[in-house]
Amino acid sequence: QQTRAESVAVLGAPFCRGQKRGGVEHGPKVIRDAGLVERLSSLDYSVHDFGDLNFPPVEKDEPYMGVKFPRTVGAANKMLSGAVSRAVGAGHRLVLLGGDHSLAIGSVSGHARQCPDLCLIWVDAHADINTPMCSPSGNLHGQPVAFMLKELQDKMPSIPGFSWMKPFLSSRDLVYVGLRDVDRGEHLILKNLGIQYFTMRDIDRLGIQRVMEVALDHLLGRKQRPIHLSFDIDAFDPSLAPATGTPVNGGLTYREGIYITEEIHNTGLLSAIDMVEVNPTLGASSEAVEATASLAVDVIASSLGQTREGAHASISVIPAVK
Ligand code: 6HN
Ligand code: MN
Ligand code: MN
Ligand code: MN
Repeated sequence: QQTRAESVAVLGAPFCRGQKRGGVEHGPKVIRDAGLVERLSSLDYSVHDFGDLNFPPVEKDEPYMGVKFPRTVGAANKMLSGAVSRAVGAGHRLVLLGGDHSLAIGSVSGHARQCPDLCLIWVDAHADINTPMCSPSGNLHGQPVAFMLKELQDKMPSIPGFSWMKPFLSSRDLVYVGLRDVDRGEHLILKNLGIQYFTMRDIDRLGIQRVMEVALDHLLGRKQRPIHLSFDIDAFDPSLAPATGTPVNGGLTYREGIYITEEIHNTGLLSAIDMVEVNPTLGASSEAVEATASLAVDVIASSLGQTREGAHASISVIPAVK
């Protein structure tokens, strides 16, 4: 293993309007406080912390076809898309700290502007692929994938705030891992478009090793290309990640989560990561919040090459007796 000369850009997106609970806008702060930059520096990256984006408030943002805060979410994602595109264009690996999962619209689209052939790995309890017409909640954090997919173009109304973006991703360039709470309309879309997905039941049956082998072969078997990892902390079991807005029982174990990211790192193709839905106001105690944030840091570090076996990149000789 040689020393890494690569750089990582860290970008905070303190944003919560894709859902109804306050507090998720404080995700970037608690993930940084859990030692993110130090951990990435210790992996020999040159870390560029670009700080937090400053999203201007939008006045009078009435719901549109049941969709809540459409202009606010649209404007934030437009700004984020530009920032991500610039960071990736400057040659950095990107780490986006959310914020809620509606931010993936800006993050993945900005990444795709630089890397049009990217593929997307969505690790989440939820599929986040509701269209405005089938969304049971109207919350945009349950809909980001629907905005991205070319195949859903004719099922998507024009939502105010989103005229800047066009769908850019094919359904075969997307894989889900960790699903266990999929709405009716979402299930129909997954089946209809033939999207590759692995539920928690699939992980129970096949094991995480086989799941990752099939998932990565599906995305990379024909062609090696950049990977965007969109990681919702609620993919983990709520016992490990309690500080999040839509927890669902029966989630990933720590070891399954880390195995997923180790395998993604081992492809050598990871280009951007979203870490979303860490909500420090929802932990029952400061320990619960710190555990969730520290788990987020472990996931990011593992995606970027921290190994469980250890590494000796910076030394080549066993220290002699002095
Ligand atoms: N997330 N499927 C539900 C909805 O409201 O559309 C929950 C979405 C959760 C979104 O966790 O990123
Ligand atoms: Mn607050
Ligand atoms: Mn989720
Ligand atoms: Mn999500």
